[in-house]
Amino acid sequence: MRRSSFLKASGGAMLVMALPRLSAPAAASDVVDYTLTAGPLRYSPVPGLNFPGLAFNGTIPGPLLRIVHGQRLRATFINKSGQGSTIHWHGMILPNKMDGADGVTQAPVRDGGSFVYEFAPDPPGTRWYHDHVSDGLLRGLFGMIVVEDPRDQRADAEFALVFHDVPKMATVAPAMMGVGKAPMTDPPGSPELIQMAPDDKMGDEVAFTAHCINGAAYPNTTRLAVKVGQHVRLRVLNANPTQTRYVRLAGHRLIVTHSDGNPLPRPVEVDALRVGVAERYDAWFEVSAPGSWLLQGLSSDPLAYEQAAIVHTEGMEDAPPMASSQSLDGVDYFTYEKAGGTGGSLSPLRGARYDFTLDDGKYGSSRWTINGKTYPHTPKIYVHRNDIVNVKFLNKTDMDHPMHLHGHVFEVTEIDGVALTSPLAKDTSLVRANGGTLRWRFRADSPAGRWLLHCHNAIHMMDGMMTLVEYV
Ligand SMILES: [Cu+2]
Repeated sequence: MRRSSFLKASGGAMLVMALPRLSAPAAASDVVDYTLTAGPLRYSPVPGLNFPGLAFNGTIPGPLLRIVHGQRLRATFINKSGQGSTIHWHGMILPNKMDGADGVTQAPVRDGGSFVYEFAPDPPGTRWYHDHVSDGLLRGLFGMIVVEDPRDQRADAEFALVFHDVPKMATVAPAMMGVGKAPMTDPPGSPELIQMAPDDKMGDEVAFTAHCINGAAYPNTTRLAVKVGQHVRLRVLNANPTQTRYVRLAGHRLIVTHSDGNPLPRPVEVDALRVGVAERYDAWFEVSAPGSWLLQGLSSDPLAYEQAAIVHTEGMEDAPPMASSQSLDGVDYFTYEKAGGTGGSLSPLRGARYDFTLDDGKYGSSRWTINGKTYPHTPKIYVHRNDIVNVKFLNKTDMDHPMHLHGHVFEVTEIDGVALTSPLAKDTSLVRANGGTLRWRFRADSPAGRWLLHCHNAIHMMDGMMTLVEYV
């Protein structure tokens, strides 16, 4: 048995019961106060870079917020960013007016204004918060919020890691007009590179000038100190506005337990994570020997070595770290199929059914469409309380789309026509390019209101690939 099979061997349930609680359940009356002030930040994570960033509390990413499931969050948002802004609480089921969707659940908070977001964060897990107006997300208004689950297995050490990238702002406006073209920077062997025809009309839409983990680029990233024998939990967020990230820790297999903060049907052991835009993964590893290893985002970008941090045991701080190849060839990376399993089949479809075709406009236009329309003319999903809703996406474009639903956790039930054995609970899921399909189902049991459903690629969202789930 591999040493790293500590989570895999028995599945989730027994382990959870056998292990001590992280902390006592919070009383419902507990309120945790945070203040998040958005403002301009001249951001220089690497020498020579002087990026016109926006930051919560003066840092990119914003502060890590922690709360115990059952506590209430009261987040006072003070907007000094110079432009309208809101905070969206990504992955939370919460009162509709707290969702921070500009123009849908609230008007943007004007520059100089403030707004108090108050709710009991639910469900528990690795979630995040970010601006939901114009370019705030691209410029730095994002951060992680951990809603601690008292039922979780206790980690000996835990690291919250926000993978984020600094865009060349000069490439954003052309991308929004449909004429941007930046080089593809996905790692060799990745489906992103394989699915692009050599004569494809677009590469990546936005170019990036720095690749960071928690606000810094290697070698200035914070070192992660661990001890031999520890079981270490990583909470990984991909805050890149347009690109999927592959994340690998040299010399270790990773045991993935949560996707978008939600427990997987069973832990999955892989070499690397595949983290779509806005997705989160909780992954564990065991430190079995002294050493120093790089935790890396993989990419074919020559600057990619920057997106790395050293994980080391005591006394190994200055040892040259073991690194991984930037290629995905032969690398066993996370997929929804591995997590949900195939070969069984889920119960037959019931409830309402929606078919959404994702498409793009002609080169030189800026249309990213659902059933041929751009928001707000896209077809809406109207629900009554407790309806079961099935959504099938068909992706006719040459890029994956990370489709995100606000205010709900949905289940991925089928990928490219193959039913999963166990549904995957998520809030954001990649729909494969070039004819890929994905099915979701969800129950309409969230607070009533209007909830956005959109592609989380910031360019596609701004250019129309968005609709609403509306309670009637
Ligand atoms: Cu998209």
